[in-house]
Amino acid sequence: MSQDLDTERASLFDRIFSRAPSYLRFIQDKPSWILMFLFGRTLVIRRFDRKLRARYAAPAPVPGPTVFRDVDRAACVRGLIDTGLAFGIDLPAPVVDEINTFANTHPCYSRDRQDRGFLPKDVAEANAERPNDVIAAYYFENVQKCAAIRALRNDSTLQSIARSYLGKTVLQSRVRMWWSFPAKRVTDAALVDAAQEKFHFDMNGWRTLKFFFYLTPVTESDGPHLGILGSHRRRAWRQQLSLTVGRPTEELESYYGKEKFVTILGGAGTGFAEDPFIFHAGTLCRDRPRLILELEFDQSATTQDHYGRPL
Ligand SMILES: O=C(O)CCC(=O)C(=O)O
Repeated sequence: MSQDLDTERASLFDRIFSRAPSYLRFIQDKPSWILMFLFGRTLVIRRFDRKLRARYAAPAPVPGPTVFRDVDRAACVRGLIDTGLAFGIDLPAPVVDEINTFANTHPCYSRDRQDRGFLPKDVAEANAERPNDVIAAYYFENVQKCAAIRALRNDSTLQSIARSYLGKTVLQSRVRMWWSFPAKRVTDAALVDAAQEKFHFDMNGWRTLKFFFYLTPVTESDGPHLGILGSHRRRAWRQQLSLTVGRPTEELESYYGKEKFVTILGGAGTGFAEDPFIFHAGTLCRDRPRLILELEFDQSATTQDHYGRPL
């Protein structure tokens, strides 16, 4: 028991240290962020904020091009309100191909060696120079050089779902793309850093919405994304009052029940939306690398991404 507590405490410090630089940047960018960080995790205050400042709205058409066909925007918003997740927002094959071509021909970077990029096919060479394997490597602001990704940021289907769910004009979107690599030499801190195998919720803003797109096929062994249905609406006091965003899996299983846990699998192009206030996690790839794109829509203004890079 006391060993469990020690492990939990160590992991708690890992989490705080790993997220502190992002949090400091959020505060620098927008000092009122600290209020959201402190109070935005309690359901009563979140509901109050929703009622006062932004109610859900039926998805209205947004002018502009879209690459999506047959997405039921109203069903997506309903799914988000009820469960925190919505499916069926899949990318067409040519868009997947364009993004993969970009990703395979541009260097990606681990967070701890941002001066040393490598092509994804060269991950073994990158690992040979390190004490631990790279489990996640990002494109940072270079993603914006990819025309297909730039277009997705303004895609009218995504904008419409985001405006409806966030209840306001979407002011900003943060974009990230990264590889998750199969890895053997892995530290707990690296897992926390890459949000792998650790259930947590995000505290990036009062109301944000993420769209994720798998750009490679994802089976059980290729690092699927996990989520807990409805965990944005129901939360134990202990989880609301804790300053950390991560919770042990066993605690969440006994509170929500295993039937609320979903593992998201799918072919290249599979897209889904997530309210990042639900408990969610990535998982370590065992077989093949996974390439994933994330667009996070925020109804408040911000100028930096999660890593302090310009949007
Ligand atoms: O890798 C994933 O699927 C999840 C990543 C994540 O949860 C995060 O970065 O907050």
